[in-house]
This record gives sequence, C-alpha cells and structure tokens, in this order.
Amino acid sequence: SVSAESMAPTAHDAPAEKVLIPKTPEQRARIQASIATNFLFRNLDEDQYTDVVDAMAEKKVAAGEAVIRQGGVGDYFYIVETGTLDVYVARNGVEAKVFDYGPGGSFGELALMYNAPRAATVTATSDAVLWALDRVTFRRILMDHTSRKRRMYEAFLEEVPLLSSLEPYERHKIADALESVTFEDGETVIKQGDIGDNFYLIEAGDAEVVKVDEHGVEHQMRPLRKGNYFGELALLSDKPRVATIKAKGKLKCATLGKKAFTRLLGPLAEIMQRNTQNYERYPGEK
Ligand code: 1OR
Repeated sequence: SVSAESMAPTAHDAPAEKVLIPKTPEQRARIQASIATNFLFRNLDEDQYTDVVDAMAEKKVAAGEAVIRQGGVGDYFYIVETGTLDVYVARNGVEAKVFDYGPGGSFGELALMYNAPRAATVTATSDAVLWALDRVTFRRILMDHTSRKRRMYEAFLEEVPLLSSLEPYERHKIADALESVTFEDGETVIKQGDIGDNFYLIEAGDAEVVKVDEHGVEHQMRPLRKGNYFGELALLSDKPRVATIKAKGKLKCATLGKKAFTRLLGPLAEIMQRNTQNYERYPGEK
C-alpha cells in the first residue's frame, strides 16, 4: 500500500500530496455503507468525503488476528465493514476486555490524534473486513472536527452526574455522537404519547415537565436544569413518551439518537432505572 508517513508535512511544507488508492465502484459503495452511520464522518463536505474514500485501503483480517497492539505506534485509523473485534487494555499487567466493535464502528484514532502510543489492543473475534485510513489523511480531514467536539463537550460531560462513573474515553465516545439543539421559550422538545427517538442532556437553560394523567388532568413535575437528562424512559422501555418537556426560556440540549444511546449508555441503564424514583410530583403542586 501507499506509505503515508513519507509524506507527512512539516509546518512550512506545501500541502501533502493526496493519498489515492484506486478502487472499484463496488468498493466505494461498500465504504459508503460502512461510514454511513459513523458520527466522525457526518460533517464532511463533498471534497473531504472524496479524499477520505480515495485514501482508504481495504484490509482483511482473520479471526484471532490483532489489528492494533497496545504500546505500538499509530499508523492507521480503521473502520469496520464486516466482522467483530474486541478491545483489551492492560493495566498493571492485567489485561481486560473493555469494549467491542461491529460493522460501522471505528477505532485507532487516539494515537493519531495525540501522537501517543496505542492505548489498547484490538483483536478480530471473527474474520473481518476493515478500511484503513492513513495518519496524514486522518489528521488532515477527520481530526479537527473530532477533537473540537471532544473538547467542546468534555467539561460539560464531566459535570453530568449520570456520567461520572464513566472512563474519560467513554465520555469522548459520547461527545463524538452528541449534537446540540436549541429550543426557544415555550417550545416543545418531547411530547407525551409520541414515539421516542432521542435522549437529551441539558447543556444550558431550564425545562418544564408536564404530565397529563388518565383523567386528562395536567400535572407539573419537577423541572429540569443544566446537567439533568430526559427522554431516557421511552428508549429504555420502548414505550411512548410519558410526559411533555418544554423549554422554559432558551434551552440548549445535547442529544443522542436511540442507537448511540443504547450502545454508549447501555451500561448506565440500571442507574437510569433507579433514578426514575426522582420523578415524583413537584412539591408545590395541588
Ligand atoms: P488507539 O490509537 O490508542 C487503540 O488504538 C484503540 O482502541 C484506541 O485508539 C481507541 O480507538 C480504541 N481506552 C482506550 N482506547 C480504546 C478504548 C478505551 N476503547 C476502545 N479504544 N477504553 C477505556 C478503558 C479504560 C474503553 C472505553 C469504552
């Protein structure tokens, strides 16, 4: 394959030559399908998208093969087309599985972003097809957005009580998947009875919670503020929304879709279930 390392630009160099690995239309279609649901690729313009696809190299790995070894040098970022892989981290001589990937997943960005040794070992647990993106192209096109987003949400996510038990890297993955949305005063964010697709964390502002009971009577529930979350119940239970949430003044939320919610916050389901005890009526209510 093409050596990207030899083309690494220094600060005063002309821009690096683009990496172009010839591909069939069929391969391009497979890449497109593999990155369609991956957040890191969501904000590329047409040129960036073409450059990324041009630079990818197909890599087949057999079950049991290590694609990345902890402590190694970072050369490529990988996207999973098919197959499954496990992630292992060795700490104090003890290796433990910390994560796994399937189709659409991606890994190997940390060493490229921070010029650090590989933080984990990633091993195929079935025969897999990966797309490898060289370090230079990754840094040129995908890194800015990714690190900006991780930085933007880092301080906020650290302050969210629900997420405090997570590892920093787990919060990074959440940051990758988050999108900010703002609502004007009085605007409805979720409506009781609707199907739920999204989970929300309040970044700024307040929200009011109103529940209509079986007699059609409205009840004000405890309002929500910065650092609180909502919208988890419908996603955890596959039931319709049980309350209406409206902006009280300007409201800014970070939101996750259902798939990302399940994958990234699945381990917190028990905590969220337990927290539903807090959903009693607002004390001042008649
Ligand atoms: P890398 O370039 O360091 C290994 O090469 C890759 O494994 C790493 O980038 C990530 O893309 C991926 N901690 C560190 N790296 C992880 C982790 C992880 N999970 C996946 N990778 N975790 C924290 C363990 C203490 C697991 C978090 C769910």
